[in-house]
Amino acid sequence: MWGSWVSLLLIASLGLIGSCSAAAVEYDSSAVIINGERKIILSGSIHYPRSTVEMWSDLIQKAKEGGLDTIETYIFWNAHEPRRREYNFTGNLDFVKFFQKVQEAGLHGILRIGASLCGYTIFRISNSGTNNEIFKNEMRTFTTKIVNMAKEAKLFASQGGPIILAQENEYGNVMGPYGEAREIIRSMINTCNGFYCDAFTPNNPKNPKIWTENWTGWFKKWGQKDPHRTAEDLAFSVARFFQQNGVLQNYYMVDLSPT
Ligand SMILES: *[C@@H]1O[C@H](CO)[C@@H](O)[C@H](O)[C@H]1NC(C)=O
Ligand SMILES: *[C@H]1O[C@H](CO)[C@@H](O)[C@H](O)[C@H]1NC(C)=O
Repeated sequence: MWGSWVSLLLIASLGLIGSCSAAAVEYDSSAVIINGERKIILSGSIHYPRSTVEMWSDLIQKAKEGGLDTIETYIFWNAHEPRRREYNFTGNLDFVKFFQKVQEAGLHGILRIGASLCGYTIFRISNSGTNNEIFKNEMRTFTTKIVNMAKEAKLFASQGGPIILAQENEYGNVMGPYGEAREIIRSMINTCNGFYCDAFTPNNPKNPKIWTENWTGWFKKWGQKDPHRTAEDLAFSVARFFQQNGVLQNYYMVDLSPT
């Protein structure tokens, strides 16, 4: 877990002609291009179910004041579907409202839908793991539902919404569901998660170099060393990433505790 691994990123793209607020999201090897403007992206993760709805605006605002231009979150499958096909999107599970608040703050959003939340929780259907048709079918159903909800709420940049990128987290086996949204989600890019990603290169030289999880720390294992990371080391790694042609980096997580 201390190394880095690759996950897939989808560019929520393809401007819908006619909608004046819609943003066209493109990319090349050295920038994400939003409405023709070449950008490097400074993003940070805020997980909506880990706080109350009342806290969201303030957390997002603090991230913005800290210099971020993008907020990234997973979709918490196990919270949204506590029992098979019984869904909950109310209260602090209202991810649509969360992204709307991101947009109100003038920030971009990155949506990550996936079975795995980086070792915290995984949706369990059976004891047979994830590489089977039962699991994949449930995953496909859920992912399709989320993509459709995001589309209906016009959350994608191509629809005038905040989401510039959508990502499938850590599993390569659910690209099918995105088929539903092919007209808005166009391309796949592999990305890096880790403590250092300056040496990472995308699988296609035309793709931007993206660091989706810049680990600001890690969980502590019983009896083991405190995996504390200094701010200086983090800042250095970010600078080095951008120096080595990095285009997008995301702090995982962004620390918004009161100072
Ligand atoms: C749905 O989620 C909200 C927010 O976490 C929670 O307060 C509520 O009790 C849940 N509803 C059901 C029916 O479990
Ligand atoms: C992630 O952050 C660390 C410091 O927190 C920094 O050293 C590292 O370069 C960053 N990685 C990327 C890819 O931005």
